Amino acid sequence: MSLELSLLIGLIVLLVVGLVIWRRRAKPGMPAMPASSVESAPIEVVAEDPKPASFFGALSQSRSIWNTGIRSLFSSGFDATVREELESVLLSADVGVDTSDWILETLEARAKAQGVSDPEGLHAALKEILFEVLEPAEAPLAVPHATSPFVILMVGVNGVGKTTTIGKLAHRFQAEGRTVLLAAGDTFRAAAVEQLRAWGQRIQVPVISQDPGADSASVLFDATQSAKAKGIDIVLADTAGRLQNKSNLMNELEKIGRVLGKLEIGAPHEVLLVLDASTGQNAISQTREFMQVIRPTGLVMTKLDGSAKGGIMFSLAREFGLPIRYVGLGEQAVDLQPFDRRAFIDALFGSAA
Ligand SMILES: Nc1nc2c(ncn2[C@@H]2O[C@H](COP(=O)(O)OP(=O)(O)OP(=O)(O)O)[C@@H](O)[C@H]2O)c(=O)[nH]1
Ligand SMILES: [Mg+2]
Repeated sequence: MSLELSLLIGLIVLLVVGLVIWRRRAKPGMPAMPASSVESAPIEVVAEDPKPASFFGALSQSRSIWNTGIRSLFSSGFDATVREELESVLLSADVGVDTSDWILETLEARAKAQGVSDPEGLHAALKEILFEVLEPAEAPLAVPHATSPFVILMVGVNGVGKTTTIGKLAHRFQAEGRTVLLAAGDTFRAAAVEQLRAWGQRIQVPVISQDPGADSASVLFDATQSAKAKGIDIVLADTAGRLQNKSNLMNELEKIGRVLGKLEIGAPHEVLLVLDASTGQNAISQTREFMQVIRPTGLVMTKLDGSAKGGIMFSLAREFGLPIRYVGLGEQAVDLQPFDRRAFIDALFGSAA
């Protein structure tokens, strides 16, 4: 092939690619984007496993502690030795010292008051006490139609599942008929923006982003403004993972809250602190630190499917009384469920149908 011909073919390919990119960006009738932000529109649908993970399936590893392990303890009633053994089981399941003590004292008092000493009765009483401990955690997120856009900010330490949860939430809200926009507020790592864009393509929602290193608050501001202009119902805002002891990053969260509040009264309307179930009692110290900086309005507990314990849910509910809005039960878009304490207890104790 001659040089001229190769150059001509190269030129034609460049022209075609340029035209395709131009056509994707130019959207007639849409309000102009802020100059600094880029909107990546969804382009393709990727088929995925339509079967959502269930509480029962996801908690199969934890069942060996909670069901088999505890049930066998009560065969000789509830004396000091059984109490001690039960305490070590609760601690090994991540329930934490204070909450374990409270559960044991309540069980002892209730067994005495009601004259319960048979293994089945004690087991049932324990289940009921655990169910009661979870009461403050069961408060599903209801996104009001009157607040548009409703801004949900995801925060948490590195790798807990913030970005993945955003994808799952967007999928969920869409299935409920709400329109969603994703905001790439994790400007710390270039890969973070790509990860969010990949979710945007997978579930067909637009993503607003800026270059890596941009001011996170400014991305979220632009995204909220864009959602407002387009009448989009919900903005899901990603943030960079941050260690709770890094004060500069924690200060950035305060700024994000301030900047969003200026644009939209009450924004962010929901601050979801994402916690990883497999980090156990560490989740308690993370919650404590984040509460001092941004006041989460709810929690998301991810990776319950990868944890063999699950007891951290009881400690969190008792120590903070924050709603556990959702639980992550796997890596697919469908693997996110609102927290249902009856389903959770039944899955732990293996008594579901
Ligand atoms: N098994 C399981 N894996 C999960 C769940 N949620 C998230 N993951 C996985 O956890 C890993 C980290 O998830 P990300 O969403 O990237 O976490 P992140 O908090 O955004 O991380 P940073 O942005 O680095 O702070 C990914 O491999 C996810 O697929 C879950 O509920 N179950
Ligand atoms: Mg992330």
